[in-house]
Amino acid sequence: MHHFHQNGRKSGLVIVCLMLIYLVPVVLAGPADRSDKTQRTESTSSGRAITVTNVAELITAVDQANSGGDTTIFVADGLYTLPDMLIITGPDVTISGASGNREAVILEGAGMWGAVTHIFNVSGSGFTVSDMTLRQISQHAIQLQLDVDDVVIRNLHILDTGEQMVKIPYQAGNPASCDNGLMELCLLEYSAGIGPQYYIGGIDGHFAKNWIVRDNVFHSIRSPADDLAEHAIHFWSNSENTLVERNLIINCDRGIGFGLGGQGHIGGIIRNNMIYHDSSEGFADVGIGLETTTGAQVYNNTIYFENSYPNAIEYRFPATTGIYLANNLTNRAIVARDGATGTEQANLTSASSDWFVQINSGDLHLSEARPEVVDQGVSIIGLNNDFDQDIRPQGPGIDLGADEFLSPQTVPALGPVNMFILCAGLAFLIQRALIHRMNIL
Ligand SMILES: [Ca+2]
Ligand SMILES: [Ca+2]
Ligand SMILES: [Ca+2]
Repeated sequence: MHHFHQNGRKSGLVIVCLMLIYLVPVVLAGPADRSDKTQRTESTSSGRAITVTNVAELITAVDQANSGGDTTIFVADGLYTLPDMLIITGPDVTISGASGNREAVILEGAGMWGAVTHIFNVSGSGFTVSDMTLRQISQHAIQLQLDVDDVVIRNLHILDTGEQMVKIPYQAGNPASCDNGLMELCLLEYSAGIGPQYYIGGIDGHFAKNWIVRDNVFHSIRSPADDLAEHAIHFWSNSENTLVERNLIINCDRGIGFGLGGQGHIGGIIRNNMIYHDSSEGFADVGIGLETTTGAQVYNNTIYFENSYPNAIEYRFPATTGIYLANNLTNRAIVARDGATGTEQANLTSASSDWFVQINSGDLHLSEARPEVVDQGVSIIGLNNDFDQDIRPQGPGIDLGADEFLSPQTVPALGPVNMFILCAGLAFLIQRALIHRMNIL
């Protein structure tokens, strides 16, 4: 009996180990969930930290942080209606929602036509803001001043601003740029489904260098009258080397822009973004627009319009040169206008709505392995993942558009062998439990 027991234990352990070997990779390889990317900002080990619970404490904490900088302010859950903007002058100031739940910490002004113009007006480099909602102000939720570097904007919900939601400025003739910023995991939108006026936008960056804008959602940045809204994501006025990836842009007048008119952009990458616009016309315009832009790469974006605007991607003007456009999947044209030059490779502009999971919610994942799309792309240096951060390529080649399709063979599933091991392992555990119970009895 004892001898048999030992053998049973050994074989049971082997079975449990096999279960782990088989099942752990199954769990790890599961499709990435965008909601899982939301994470609370870690507090800095150095510097001061303070938690505030009301407006007066917040204002005092900002004043103290500005004196010497290097301070983290945790904002407790609640509604903070500000009497005026918060001015950040110290270096390395961090302001974060304490709970990590961006909907539970709300900083607001007095409405889109009210007297409070900003939530944060920032002249200190190294500013980080995360895990909160910013709303109801008449200009910008976040305004950087000149030469503010190393800013991080993470997991915010920004809505209902009178002008562009995030503003990076420039001054003609001033050589100082705002460098190395990051905006990620944010939701920027108008709760009414349309903006208050046309002079609005998502993130509006002038003379910004090496910014990354990734994994954000932009919704309903649309103009109600007079002229079209600015892009959901726009970098211009000699901005340089911007990386725009894995963003979802729904029902915005313009999606992503590098340059505008003569105020151009240098280099940069726009990849793995999904851009959708419904059938409402309004001031609906281009999905991705490049103007006076040199050397930008635009690849593996999916763009689907139900309105009548004819062009998904435009690059314009003679000063626009060396553009590379590849592997984009659209239902509208990709067009060189007004003398722009570039190289187009493996783009497909005849996508059909039934190729996608659910277009009316902006879900432009592939609904099935379309032969026109799967493995039809070209390899591009630096292209290693997709909209979901799934590894590219799956199968023999890169798929067109923002989504690399996971075929049934590559989707982890419990095949017969795994199922046998799982059942055997469970049987062993039940046996162990019964033996344990008998020993007690
Ligand atoms: Ca700088
Ligand atoms: Ca593939
Ligand atoms: Ca995918």
